Amino acid sequence: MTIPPTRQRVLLGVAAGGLTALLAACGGGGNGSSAGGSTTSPPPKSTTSGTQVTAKLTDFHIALSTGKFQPGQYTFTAKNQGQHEHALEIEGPGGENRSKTLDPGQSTTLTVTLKSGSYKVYCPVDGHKDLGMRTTITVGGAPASSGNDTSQNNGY
Ligand SMILES: [Cu+2]
Repeated sequence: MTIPPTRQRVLLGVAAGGLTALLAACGGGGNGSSAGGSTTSPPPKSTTSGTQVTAKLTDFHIALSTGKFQPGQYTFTAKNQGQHEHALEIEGPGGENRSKTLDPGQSTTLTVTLKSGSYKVYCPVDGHKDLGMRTTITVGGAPASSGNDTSQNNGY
């Protein structure tokens, strides 16, 4: 015996009904968490704010990871890679910021808000500045391509 026509209709009905039920279940169940898909992962978390700059302190030299500075907040990471105690001091229009004194191998961070102008960056530990642990950074220096005319005329 083969399957009677009535049984075939029942199977079709069940299949269709099942599909409907499935769709309904999806629609209903998805309301809570997945509707809209607005759950995004949080942005990368950084423990420090501002532009990161590394200052390598050696005997007796300071090497900054960048020479270009624009006004804004910077976090300097001072690393003492020398054999003596060193520290990092940044002095300029925005004031004076000094890191703690680092033993060899230590590092620390120094967050500074730089303003336009010239800053002295040096090691304040005795005599190190004169031994070569000093450099100067210029914040917001005019790009070489744009002339000075517009800025000089401003306000005068
Ligand atoms: Cu030093």
